Amino acid sequence: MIFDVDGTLVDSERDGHRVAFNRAFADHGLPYRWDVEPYGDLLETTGGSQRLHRFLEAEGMAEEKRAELVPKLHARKNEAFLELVTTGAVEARPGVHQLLDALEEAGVRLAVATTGSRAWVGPLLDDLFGAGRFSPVVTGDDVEVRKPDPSAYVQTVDALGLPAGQLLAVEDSANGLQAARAAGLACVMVVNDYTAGQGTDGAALVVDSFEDLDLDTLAGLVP
Ligand code: XBP
Ligand code: MG
Repeated sequence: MIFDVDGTLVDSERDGHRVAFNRAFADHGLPYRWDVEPYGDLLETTGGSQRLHRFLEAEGMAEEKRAELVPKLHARKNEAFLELVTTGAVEARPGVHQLLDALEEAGVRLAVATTGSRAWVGPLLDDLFGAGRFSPVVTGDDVEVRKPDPSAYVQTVDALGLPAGQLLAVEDSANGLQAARAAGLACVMVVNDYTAGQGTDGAALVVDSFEDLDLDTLAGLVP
């Protein structure tokens, strides 16, 4: 099974990345603040750097200025996000730990395909789920193009060395679903508050919580 991270394994956006972006703005003396509701629209752009570029461009910031500022803001955001992870502000979604334990017991291999940055993905996974739990872990830094492009999933499938028909992706968002489907994978969606209204066409199953999933149901989705 190949898991997305943000919004899927962990509730990381509202109380994690969003708060960390705001810390980065404040630390750079910038007047911007991303509130809970508008951040949902910003999430349509995957990747923190890409999100910053889109937002600052809409604010009228010139490309040259953005090219200089965005890497600094993004690095600060990632640091602040890791601080939030270590203080417990980012948690696994309910039912995730139980499902991962059951999958492991059944001999299912666990992998990650995310758009997030390597700087925080590894430490977060180690901290919340135990070191080495997922293999491979393909991050946004490992691919040229982020989701909804299928590159992260294609790379993960290659590294697993298994036919796509034996694999199942788990996603929270329409962008993630599109990426998984374009890589030829069946995909379960476990939606959250930010993604509940998004398109689910082509999903093998859509649920609100990992507590609604069990091994028999998941096994039935792998052709
Ligand atoms: C998640 C994202 C990420 C995070 C921030 O998309 O879009 O950008 O918001 O992480 P998905 P970075 O869940 O589809 O992988 O700032 O490290 O990019
Ligand atoms: Mg996601």
